[in-house]
Amino acid sequence: MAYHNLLTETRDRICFITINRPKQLNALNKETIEELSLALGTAEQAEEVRVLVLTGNGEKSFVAGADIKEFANFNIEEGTQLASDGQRKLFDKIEHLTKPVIAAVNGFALGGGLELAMACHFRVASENARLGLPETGLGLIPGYGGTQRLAQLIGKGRAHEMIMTAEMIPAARAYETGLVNHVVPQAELLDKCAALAGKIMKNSPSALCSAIKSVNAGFTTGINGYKVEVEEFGKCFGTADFEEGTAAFLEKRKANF
Ligand code: CO8
Repeated sequence: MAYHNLLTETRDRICFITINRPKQLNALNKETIEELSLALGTAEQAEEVRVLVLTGNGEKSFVAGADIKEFANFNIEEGTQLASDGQRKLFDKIEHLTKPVIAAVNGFALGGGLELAMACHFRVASENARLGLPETGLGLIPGYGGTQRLAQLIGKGRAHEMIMTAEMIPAARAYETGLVNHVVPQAELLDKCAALAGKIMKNSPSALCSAIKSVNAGFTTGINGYKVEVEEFGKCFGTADFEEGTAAFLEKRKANF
């Protein structure tokens, strides 16, 4: 399928989704959010896809935020609707996707852009990346889950500081705080993500799905993560992947998932 604002390509069972508005530093307008939601759903359903990598086109920016030009004249209701639609259609969808999603942060990840990266299961940054939540400087707060996910990832005090100062941090500092898992030269970013995807793909897709559900459960109010873990653990025993994984171990061969 052809998109206006995205490029998609599946190589070696990895679906690369590239946000493609480089002149606007890949800012997230409504159409891009709709298309991302669609592309993620398509990749989730596609049997040949095992891992997704989300990135931005160009050498400068992953995503420089929600499209400020689009919401500059919004009122309270429109602002509320924008945040709630976006969270439901895209940000929550990524977090709960049944396949692993890696953010390849290739430059600016600001506001809604950092929120997008944080909704992914983990993040790899290029050395030139700069990350921040500048919303308070615009008279806003992060509205795509940033107040919650940043605090989960780097702790409440650090999240408060980043949100209150509205400053960008360099990739090296993002690594120190645990906001990104790896920092690599820009030219190596997608290869690094592909290598990580390769390691992930050696493992059982159904177990990966259960692991995503269980980890997320611990961060969902009103849900007991330990209980979900027990349920998901039990379910694994009914899967073909469990049969294959244990048989392979006993037969001293590599599992073929
Ligand atoms: N929205 C719209 N357009 C943008 C955005 C954006 N977030 N960021 C950059 N652009 C556009 C610029 O307007 C410019 O377009 P044009 O050439 O048509 O004027 C083009 O991209 C290039 O940008 P610059 O010329 O500014 O490039 P610089 O290298 O000088 O600066 C910066 C790069 C520092 C990244 C700068 O562009 C910047 O500060 N951008 C805005 C960053 C920002 O504030 N992001 C947060 C936005 S608010 C947000 O994300 C809210 C999320 C929660 C929303 C919940 C519901 C709405």
